[in-house]
Amino acid sequence: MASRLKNLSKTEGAIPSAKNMKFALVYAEWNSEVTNALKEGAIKTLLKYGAHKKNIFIHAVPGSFELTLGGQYAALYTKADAVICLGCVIQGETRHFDFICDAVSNGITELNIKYNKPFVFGVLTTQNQKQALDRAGGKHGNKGDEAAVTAIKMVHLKNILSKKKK
Ligand code: RBF
Repeated sequence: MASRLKNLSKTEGAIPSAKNMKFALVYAEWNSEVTNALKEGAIKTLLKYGAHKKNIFIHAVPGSFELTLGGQYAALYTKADAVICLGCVIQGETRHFDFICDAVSNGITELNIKYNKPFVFGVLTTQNQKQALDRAGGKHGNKGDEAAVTAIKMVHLKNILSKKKK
């Protein structure tokens, strides 16, 4: 469903308990009004589903381009079961938008496979700041909420499938 029709804070399917899960949250400082709102949404949602505050490791990176390496550091140097990457890339007059979006989406995809661990793509890619704010706690909900629920569901999936194998 196109995000203009979807409220990003509305969840579908059962949401498992996050009580015993650990999360790293890596967010970009570029477009900080938006990314702070994404971060707050993600934290609130993790806590809502039972995560403990001490099990949420929060780190900033300069921009969305740095989310890939920041995410890798979080996987290597924290005990996170999942890494939530939050950023906001707004279309400008140069081709930076395309380069950054391509780099971060490919980078995060690779991290999922490399570490066999969920790295969630919580990056808004919009034409302007209003569209971003609409998706960071505005009329279309909060992508931070969606990213947090995705992390919980993917950790749960890994937990149940890896236990079955044993
Ligand atoms: N980072 C973002 O997270 N969002 C942006 O919208 C964004 N736009 C940028 C536009 C230009 C022209 C440049 C040079 C950088 C931009 N960045 C943006 C920063 C980028 O992700 C990265 O931090 C820097 O390029 C340093 O590697």
